[in-house]
Amino acid sequence: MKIIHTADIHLCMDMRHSSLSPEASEEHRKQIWRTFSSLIGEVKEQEADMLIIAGDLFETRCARSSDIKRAADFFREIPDTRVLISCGNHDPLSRTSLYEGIDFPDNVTIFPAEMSRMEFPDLGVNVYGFSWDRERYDSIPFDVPEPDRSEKNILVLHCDVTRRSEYMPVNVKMLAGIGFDYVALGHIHKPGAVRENICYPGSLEPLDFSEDGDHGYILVEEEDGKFIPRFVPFASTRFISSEVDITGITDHSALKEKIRTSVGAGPGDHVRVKLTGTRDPSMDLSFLKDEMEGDYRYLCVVDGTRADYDLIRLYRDNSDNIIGRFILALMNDAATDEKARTALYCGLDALLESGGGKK
Ligand SMILES: [Mn+2]
Repeated sequence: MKIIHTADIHLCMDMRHSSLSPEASEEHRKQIWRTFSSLIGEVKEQEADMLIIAGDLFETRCARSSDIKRAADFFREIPDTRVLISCGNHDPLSRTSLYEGIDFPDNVTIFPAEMSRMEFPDLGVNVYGFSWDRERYDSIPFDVPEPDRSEKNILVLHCDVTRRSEYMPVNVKMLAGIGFDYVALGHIHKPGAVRENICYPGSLEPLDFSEDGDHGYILVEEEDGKFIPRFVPFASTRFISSEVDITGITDHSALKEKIRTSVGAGPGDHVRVKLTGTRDPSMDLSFLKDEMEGDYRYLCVVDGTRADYDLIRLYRDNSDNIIGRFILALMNDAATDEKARTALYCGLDALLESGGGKK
């Protein structure tokens, strides 16, 4: 028996608060659909008996019913695979839910908004699951069922086992004690096994810079009567944030090389670089975006550097104006205190930028 376990795909994701540019957001939204389509291809290739989607397949608030139909048609392409969908906080099942009006093929089961058991005697497995019908649960709204030991048992649940939260906090010890053969979780977007057989697959594609690392799905295979989960990287991209200290670099090529090595990203990745340290005041960093943009799928450069001012010379040239007095007021403290040093350099950036004084 082979199961593909995924969750948190977030089709039709709301990109209004995305940290990407509007064009990159739109592109990523399309990419999530493409990766979903590839996952259907993967189900075919792996000849998976079951595809489990543990919540947040959609962000229904931004989806149209034609989007739900599009997903239903993808499931029609894998008639031999049982597709089990539990709804999460981003696609809750309610009377007005978009899921209601769509004709799903026979191989698809959407769990109702109460803990339910689906039996698959030909596979020798029972699957227990629950769909959210609202956006918050302060506590778990049902008793976790005692599994029927004559078959294998799987639990599908969109919940938070990592902390006390408004998103259905669940005690993992309690969950582990019940004795399911596998617990397919959703909600936490970082993939990880909380116990050997209790896993979060994470989001299929990372959604933004808070979701670093590899993303993919979990392949669960039965070996000697045990379910063995294995994480399979599948996302088309990674989101990589990096801080690069450029102190001491005075050459453009050396700067690009330092960024490339520090970031360690590939051409398909989304990259955000924050430059720190002091920079040679003669160096203009705006060239970086133009010259390096093509190296990655998306690049954002944040300049957090300060110019490496020659304070003595600057004071001498400006002793008769506000810049000289500003340097005099902060210079002693700046030698020992990081905050005073930051204030001095930021203040100088502003004063010199506004056109006063001699650089
Ligand atoms: Mn989610």
